[in-house]
Amino acid sequence: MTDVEQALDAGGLKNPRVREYVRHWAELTGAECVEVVSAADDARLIQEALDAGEILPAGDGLYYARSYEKDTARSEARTIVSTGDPADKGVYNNWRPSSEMKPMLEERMRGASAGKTMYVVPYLMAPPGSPLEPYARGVQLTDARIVVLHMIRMARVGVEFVENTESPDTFVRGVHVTGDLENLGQGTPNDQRYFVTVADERTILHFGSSYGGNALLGKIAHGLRQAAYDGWKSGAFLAEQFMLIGITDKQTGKAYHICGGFPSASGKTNLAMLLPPDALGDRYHVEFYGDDIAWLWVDRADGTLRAINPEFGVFGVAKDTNENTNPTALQSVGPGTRALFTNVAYNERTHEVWWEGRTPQPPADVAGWRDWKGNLIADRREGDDEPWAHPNSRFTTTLANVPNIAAQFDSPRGVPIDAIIFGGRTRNREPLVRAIDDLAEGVYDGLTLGAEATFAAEGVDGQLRYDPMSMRPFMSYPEGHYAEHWLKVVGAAKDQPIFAHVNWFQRDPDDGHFLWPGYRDNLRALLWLLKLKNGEVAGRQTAVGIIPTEEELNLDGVDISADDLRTVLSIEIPRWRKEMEFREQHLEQFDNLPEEIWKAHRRVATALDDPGQ
Ligand code: OXD
Ligand code: MN
Repeated sequence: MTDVEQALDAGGLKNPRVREYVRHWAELTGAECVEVVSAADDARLIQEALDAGEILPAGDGLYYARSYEKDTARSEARTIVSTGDPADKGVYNNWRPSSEMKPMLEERMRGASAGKTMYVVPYLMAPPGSPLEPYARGVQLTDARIVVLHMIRMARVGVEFVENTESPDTFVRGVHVTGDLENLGQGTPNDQRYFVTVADERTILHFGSSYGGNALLGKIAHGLRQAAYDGWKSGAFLAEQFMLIGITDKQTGKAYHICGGFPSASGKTNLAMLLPPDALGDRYHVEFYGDDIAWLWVDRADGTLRAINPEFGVFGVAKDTNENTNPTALQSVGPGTRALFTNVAYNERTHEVWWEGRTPQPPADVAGWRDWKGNLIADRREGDDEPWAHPNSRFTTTLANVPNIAAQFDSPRGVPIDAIIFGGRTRNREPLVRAIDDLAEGVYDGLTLGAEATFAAEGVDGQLRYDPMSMRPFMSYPEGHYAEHWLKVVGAAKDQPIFAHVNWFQRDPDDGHFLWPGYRDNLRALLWLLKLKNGEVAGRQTAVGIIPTEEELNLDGVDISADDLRTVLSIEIPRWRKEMEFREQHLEQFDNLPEEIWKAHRRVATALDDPGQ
């Protein structure tokens, strides 16, 4: 018996197809040994990582790591979706033939784990027992212990998830090989990295990074790209980069669930972890289900549209997380949570961590503080105001650590969805909330979601960088089919969800102040939406949706001027007319866009041209 066989036996891994897969890649990558991992191994692996200096202590049961300095973010340019069918090429999925990509990845991975342990991480991207479980099983192989520590926090990890299943071959094969990070030419014409999802073979091959966004294959490559493709091919579900929350009205006892997509830097995690404003806390309770991924399907038994968060943890952006913006997130990484911080600033004497926006000013006493690259702050030259933490620095913690985690977060049945919202950061045009009570118009709104270009290179003034349903980096099949699949899946639900577009970021054109207080007060827009759905308010119909009247919005305890309120509850017709031209160009890129979507577009355009608007 070989060492690999012994290791698989020792790890209790019996599934013959998983064993065959591990054997194949252990040989190809040249790993020195193999180790099967379960969540119960966390304490030992943490200790090993501490002993090896891969992580540092960051307080009671908290840990800190730095990634290689050229390996700190997802690389969209190096991320590819491959299949054997050229018809799978879309606008955003960077499609390349699998016959080209697979040999290329095998070549790069060959022998690249020599001298390292190959960890075998069987996982499940769903609450156990979920009807979507067959799509949720995976086995990640990785040669980086830090990746294992993240996987244990972000997914349910254990051999039990791939044993005794109805079909031993139904698991996603995720191979992660770090490579020689210092010699991969990141960002140069000679970039060696490739992050490939071979979607029609349910195989993920990622080479050249150990940063979470590229290396946690369960989360991003499987949970979004692979799952979206599987959901389309099977016709069974949608996989979206959506947050998921519950709102309970304690007075009526009714519980509602809302999911939705937001392009990056549009406040998705803060919204997902929202607490009610003080004035509404007695009446409403907000529960957290997830901040990043939702899988949606229609329950065959009762026809309800339901959703789960397939993840087990939160991989949140640290920047600007503080007591005001997101107290819930701070508690979720408090003492004893076993949270991991990556690329924030670290004090080697006190073991504290800090990031930009954690407090208004960095710690005054710089003794012991090192920036995310490991350089001493005390050694900085006068005037060096480089951020202490990387802007994409992260915290990783399990869902159960979030103080307002939903009691039902682990329920295999998921939760019924009442509303689907989209929201991008825009300084004008988009009102606080506009509701859409038509499926095709809701999908159309999702497809035309965008956030404002933040610097010149990204777009023209006022024009959005479109990010359909916030899935632009995760699209795995053509957009026209994606729209069609949405209409089909959601259209099959007995009760249709209401859609809405929200925007917390309108600014005064003169002095730039935010017109809406944001954060906890955002709940008010969601409460109005639910009332609208229940027929308790009627709103005001506009060309782009239904907007609350000032009286309908619960504003108890809100500090907002009458002028600002009027602005956030109105739409600017000339801007919208201009926007329709950009939308048309955006949609024209997509082949096979369903006629219903074009009709929705034309309906909005015609309504905007109505002189009565
Ligand atoms: C992302 C993430 O990059 O969730 O979107 O980490
Ligand atoms: Mn995300």
